[in-house]
Amino acid sequence: MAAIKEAKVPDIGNYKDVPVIEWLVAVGDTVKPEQGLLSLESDKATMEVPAPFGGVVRELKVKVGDSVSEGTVVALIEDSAATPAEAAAARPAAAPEASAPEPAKSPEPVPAVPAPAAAPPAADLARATASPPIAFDSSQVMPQSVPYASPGVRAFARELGVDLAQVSGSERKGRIGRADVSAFVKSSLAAAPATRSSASAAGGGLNLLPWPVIDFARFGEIEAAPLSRIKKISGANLARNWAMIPHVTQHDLADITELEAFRKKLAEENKDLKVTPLVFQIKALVAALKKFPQFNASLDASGENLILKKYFHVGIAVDTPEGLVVPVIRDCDRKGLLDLAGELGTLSAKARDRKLGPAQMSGGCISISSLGGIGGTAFTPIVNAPEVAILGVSKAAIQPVWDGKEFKPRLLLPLSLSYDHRVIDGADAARFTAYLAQQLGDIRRLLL
Ligand code: CAO
Repeated sequence: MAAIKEAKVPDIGNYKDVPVIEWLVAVGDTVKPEQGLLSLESDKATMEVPAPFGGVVRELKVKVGDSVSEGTVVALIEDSAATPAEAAAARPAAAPEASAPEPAKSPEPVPAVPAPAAAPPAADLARATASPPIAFDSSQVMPQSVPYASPGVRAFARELGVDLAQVSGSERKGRIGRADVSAFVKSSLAAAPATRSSASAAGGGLNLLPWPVIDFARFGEIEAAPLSRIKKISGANLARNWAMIPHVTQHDLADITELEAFRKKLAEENKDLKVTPLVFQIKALVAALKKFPQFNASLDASGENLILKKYFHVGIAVDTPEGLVVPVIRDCDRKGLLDLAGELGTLSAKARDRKLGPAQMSGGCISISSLGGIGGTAFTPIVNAPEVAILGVSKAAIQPVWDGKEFKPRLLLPLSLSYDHRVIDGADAARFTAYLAQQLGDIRRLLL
């Protein structure tokens, strides 16, 4: 027997009143457990509230523009997998007024709970109980405080490039209105000349020129294509990271001739998996993080302390039609090459189907951006803050290597390690990258 149950906003940390920007389902839709129901958007990130169980959406309890917090009921879903007992228990909770008897007006007896239908199959029960609410890792996806403003005002601020965290709200409970954004822009413009001249005199500030406004149609035929949501969000993050982190990229080459022979053999023996060079790079990276703990670290919000991590979660940049996303493989130190290959396959498929939840994209210690399947000899990846380094990998190619007597054809893998120079010195980056190359070059070490 189906039961109507409440779908609530899961744990999003201490954040409250996060605006709903989009419903992803409609009344009557059938949803699967973990499927996104609606999107919430703070000023820096978008996240989806997942369905805590599967069923048919019966009612939407909030609308676009409403603000929600942990525990807010967002929808009523008819859970077809619920047990008869759950169905009976859930009914009055879902609609107390409708089912409560009103003796004065209605002499009829309270409708009896319908006789339970045949017990659902054990597999269904297992599925129903094995779909716990999905925990948001809000510390990773939400800013420290969420400015209070409607989606319209957020869009307005975005258009003008205004960081809402810097605007004070004059409306009720400090809510930021359109007028507050306009006033902020006016005061910034008024202050700009003075700030610019004093900043340039002092050598501080970015002193950026305004973005060029050009009517491209004057030069030929054009078409405007809006950026995807992922591109807008990742673009804002990349721009901040590029501007705020002093980047340096250390390039090196790893001789993977033996590794590649072994990988091919492993791939041949495990045709159900895709065993690419990437899983070996993950293992080598873990070994290097263990030897150089300052790379497995983040600056705290004050910028004065380094948080050293004792876990080894590696983010992998995945190219999707909507843009770049970085799912995280957790506990890579405890996983074998084949486990990593399986997980990488699952996560990249999810990324391309837009099925990744915030929890699967948070908590990374370091990232890998592999363009090796495409080409190139080197590039400068952008550090994925608050991580302090990112490994870029280009296409391996056979090159002549001098062994002291003659040139030998060897398969060399280009490594490009970008790092945050505030945290990591150049010498350490060179040591880290050389160690990484050494690990990849000697497969026996990698398997230790
Ligand atoms: N050198 C030579 N060949 C390589 C290689 C390398 N460094 N890395 C992978 N390959 C080979 C693989 O072995 C595979 O060969 P087969 O088809 O013969 O099996 C082929 O290239 C394709 O690999 P892949 O890209 O499908 O798989 P992967 O595990 O290497 O990478 C993933 C998976 C998800 C990281 C990748 O598909 C992807 O999305 N890469 C793009 C990352 C990106 O966009 N970064 C952004 C940079 S900054 O914006």
